[in-house]
Amino acid sequence: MSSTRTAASARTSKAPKISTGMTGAMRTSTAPEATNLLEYYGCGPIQFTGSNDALYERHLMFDSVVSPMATGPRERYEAIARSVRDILSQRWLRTEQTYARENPKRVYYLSMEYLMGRSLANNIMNLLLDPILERLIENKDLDRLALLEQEPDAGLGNGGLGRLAACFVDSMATMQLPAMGYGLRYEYGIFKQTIRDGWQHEQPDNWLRRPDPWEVARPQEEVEVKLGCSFEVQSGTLVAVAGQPSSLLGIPYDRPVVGYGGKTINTLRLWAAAAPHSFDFQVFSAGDFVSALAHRLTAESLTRVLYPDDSTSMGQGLRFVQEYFLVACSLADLMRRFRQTNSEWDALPDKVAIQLNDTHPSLAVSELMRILLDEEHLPWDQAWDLTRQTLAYTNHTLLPEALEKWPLPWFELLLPRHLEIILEINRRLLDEVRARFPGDEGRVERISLIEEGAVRKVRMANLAIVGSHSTNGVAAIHSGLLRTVTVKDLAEIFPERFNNKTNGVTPRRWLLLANPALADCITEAIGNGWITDLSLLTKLAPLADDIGFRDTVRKAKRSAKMHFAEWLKSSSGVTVDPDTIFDSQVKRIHEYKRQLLNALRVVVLYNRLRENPDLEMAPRTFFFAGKAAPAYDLAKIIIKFLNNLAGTIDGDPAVRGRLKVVFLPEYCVSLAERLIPATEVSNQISTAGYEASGTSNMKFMMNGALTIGTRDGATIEMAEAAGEENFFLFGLTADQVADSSTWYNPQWHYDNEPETQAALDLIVSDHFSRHEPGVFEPLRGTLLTRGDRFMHLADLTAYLEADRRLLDEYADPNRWARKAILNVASSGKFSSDRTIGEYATEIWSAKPCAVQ
Ligand code: 26Q
Repeated sequence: MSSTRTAASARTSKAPKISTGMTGAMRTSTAPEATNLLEYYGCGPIQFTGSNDALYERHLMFDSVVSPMATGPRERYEAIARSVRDILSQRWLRTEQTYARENPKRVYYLSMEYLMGRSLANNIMNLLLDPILERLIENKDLDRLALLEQEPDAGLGNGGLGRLAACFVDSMATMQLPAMGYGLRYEYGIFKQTIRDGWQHEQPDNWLRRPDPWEVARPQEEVEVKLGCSFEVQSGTLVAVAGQPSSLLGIPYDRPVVGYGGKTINTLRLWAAAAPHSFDFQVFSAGDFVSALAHRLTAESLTRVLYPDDSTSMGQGLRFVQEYFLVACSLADLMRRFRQTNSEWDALPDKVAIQLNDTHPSLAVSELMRILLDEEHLPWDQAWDLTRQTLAYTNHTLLPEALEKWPLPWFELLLPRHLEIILEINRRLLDEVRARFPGDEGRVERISLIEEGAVRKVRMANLAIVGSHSTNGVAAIHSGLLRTVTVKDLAEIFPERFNNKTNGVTPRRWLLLANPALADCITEAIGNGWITDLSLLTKLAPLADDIGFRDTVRKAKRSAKMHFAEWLKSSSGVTVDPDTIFDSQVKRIHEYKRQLLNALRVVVLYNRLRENPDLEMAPRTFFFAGKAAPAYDLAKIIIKFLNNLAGTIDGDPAVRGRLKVVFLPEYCVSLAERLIPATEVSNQISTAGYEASGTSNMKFMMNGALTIGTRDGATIEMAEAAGEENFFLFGLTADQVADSSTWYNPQWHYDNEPETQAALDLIVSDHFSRHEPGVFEPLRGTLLTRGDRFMHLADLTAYLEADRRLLDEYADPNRWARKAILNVASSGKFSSDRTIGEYATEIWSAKPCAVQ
């Protein structure tokens, strides 16, 4: 067990100044003196460490009923996690009491996904408890790594959107905003990925198999959700029974969200579905006990599993019910809270802001209308005004096939009252459009909340835009395209609603926790204010010319590479050489993200080495990681190709030691925390105009990697911040991509670029698939015969050219370190504290509410 964190933890004893990245009145105060920490958390009388590590031992004894001698790492993990929870409990309660007393405007973040990862180390860091944990580990001779590894990742999300929600709740707590996250308590998170013969296989992620020390069930705060139909299991599938209204219960499970410094502890409230108490008697004759129980299981299956991000799952009725369930539970809960402290409905927008994370919770528009109209008996105009002023919507995609549309018949069956409300909203909207643009029926058709066709559908993005006061994209280019292309007609009617909020990531998890070596050298250079005000990193810029500092930063990278290599070896047996360039692309596998373009780059480099064994080229390791949606066949073939590429290169003595490809299975938050600090080259190579923002790009930048990438998403703003001379940008712009259909011909590249041709020929020749001839034929299909929608071949040459520039730069360690430092120094903008500060002032009008 290493003590790499001793230095990192030592700095927490200095009682850091907590600032929030906000200006003026929104800035917050100083963290408690570390020496008084336990007293501060209300745990003065409880002995946590010292001669009798009482708290820890009591949990071992009374929760697990094992003698300390007989415990395994899991019991020890649980006992420490429970001890940490004990310490934060009073502060957690005090936070909610403060909000109830002060009655500030509350922020509610509604999201179908929260990709939280592990909590133990993160909570200890945020509570400034590292020194205390270190002492406990020493006293009890515990294995820190083995202990932390006991905790499963909370993988309640697919990727960027879910991780963004997790970073946002972290920032909201750190900035002392009276905020709460609402989501679903999936019993199974994102599937586990294994690789067999190069192919992805999915296993269920049963993350709650063991009791989760972080969650607190609150059955006394259950809510009832009414549905327009019932459900039955008929020969193994769930079917809706029309005309038979039913109801479900939502049981809240709360998780603490610890702000840095431990002052504010907000709540992430996840809903689990259950059958109503009266259920058995309502529907079943007294004797049919077994089928009553079976139906109870049906109700509980609603929150069983997270849907993988996948355009085919758009047709899944269960997902539709899940979305409504999240909305109905969360609105019932927050309206109950509103009523407890407020008497006037007109105060709703002054006391409540609800942010919709994509269209997934956009049924909130019709649900809030339903509550205000039917339960509170407000007139339409007042209800509509309040609804719009309370809700705000964030869009995360421009891909037309990813925009949610739900069939009208599903509304008729499940939510008939919602359908009435939506049709009335639409009638009023279209009247307004016709009045403003007489005779423009094309516009009316495009704006309508209803898409006409064989099956009429509700366009959820249109509903979210019309029913809220704010629509934002997640990077400047994305917000621009959203306004001028994707929903142009709506933006013309409601221009004042559209705005941009460039994404960010939390520097606590992604720098302080993940990269102690770099975090320490930053703190030594500029103090620790950066932890809560990342803009302070600009102070590092002058140090880019300091030889000593360059050396320190280089050593920190080296240390992260060594750690990663050691971990990889011990956990999977795979050997990588820290003397090679670590080059990574880690994200969901999708054609628009162009892992295939990266693979083509590797094949070209491989061909160069095979043709010219004396070629001078810095040795490199290419890391890939990411999951493919289970029904996305081409994405699965891409994974297969990456694995076969790795295998073939490994088995080719001609390139051994010079080129290595590693596909890391089971990409997750914990793996990202290990790989990102060790990476030197970050690949952000989506087809321009398709990646809304990207957020791993920001994590790599903060951790001192240089980016090779296209002008897409937030990468554009990162290059702006760091200076293009410190980036390796290449490829077509979004404008060029947009009008490419008139001129793009992938075959031209094949015919005229020898390296492109040789790479494709090698793939098609089964060089990488000797035992499975033809498996990669679909790759040729997508790149050549079917038009190469994502323009891989158009950008390959430019990519290789940027790669050459990058290698030139790497050849001079001093120039490379200088650029790396300048990148870290310019990454301050990409803290989620900055993003949340903008949401708070520009969308929510929410202010911090300090907990005393
Ligand atoms: C929809 C319907 C049915 C089942 C699943 C879904 C579904 C689930 C997840 C659709 C989309 C998602 C996730 C989208 C996502 O992660 N988008 C990413 O959001 C990031 C945060 O803003 C951006 O940085 C990325 O650019 C964007 O791709």
